[in-house]
Amino acid sequence: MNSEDLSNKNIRPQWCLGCGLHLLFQTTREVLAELKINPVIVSGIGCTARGAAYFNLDSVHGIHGRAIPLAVGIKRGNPKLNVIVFSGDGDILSIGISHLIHAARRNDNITVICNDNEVFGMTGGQLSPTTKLGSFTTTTPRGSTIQPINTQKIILSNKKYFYARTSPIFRDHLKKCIREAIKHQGFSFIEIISPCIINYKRQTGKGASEAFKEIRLKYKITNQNHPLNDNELGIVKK
Ligand SMILES: Cc1ncc(C[n+]2csc(CCOP(=O)(O)OP(=O)(O)O)c2C)c(N)n1
Repeated sequence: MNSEDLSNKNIRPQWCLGCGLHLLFQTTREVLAELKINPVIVSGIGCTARGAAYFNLDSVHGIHGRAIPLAVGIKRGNPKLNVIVFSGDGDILSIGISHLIHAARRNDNITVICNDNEVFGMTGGQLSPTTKLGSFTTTTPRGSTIQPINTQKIILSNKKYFYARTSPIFRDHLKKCIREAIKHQGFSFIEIISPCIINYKRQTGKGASEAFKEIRLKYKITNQNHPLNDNELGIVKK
């Protein structure tokens, strides 16, 4: 199937104009067409999780936080299947965090793509585990005073790991990370840096292009296989 055939034409994408999720799912379809694979897509709940329905593939839109155990069950039931999880930081790193820790520890052979917009997007922009110190959300109107979770450290605490950090604004790099993660034998995790543009506008009064311009200016892509600094994008694996 080509990337267009991999898109479910029966429903219209409902993400906000300028949201990185449009590019994330389009890029994934391009990679799947290139690799000639038809994975099962699994998700939890949230804006990101809606993505499961937009593929013309077998997919499961699960319940909040439980995308990873669903995916692991599918993989164990039929190890020949490629299984990809898409969900947000609120879903995977909050209510679903225990499943992430244990799937990574067991090195379950699935790919988890976490769209990190630093808020609970669908429910109105509340504080999430990745909200940065000082950031304004609808539940931290004076700025967050809580240290964000370090996802990279959780993944790298294992003997074997694959951790990638990328952003839709760096399309080629996004493509490379998705391709490498799918080809990786074992648990692979991609953190997608992609701001919730509604929350960004609420904070700054500025739009999607400014939000992504900030990402472009902040992050540098590295090809080194070492733990990524806060302003680096890359792939770290062992
Ligand atoms: C058990 C349960 N608790 C709460 C909710 C409400 N809820 C729906 S989406 C969501 C947030 C999802 O946030 P995130 O995973 O960051 O996804 P985003 O919408 O930002 O992509 C929550 C808490 C729910 N659906 N189920």
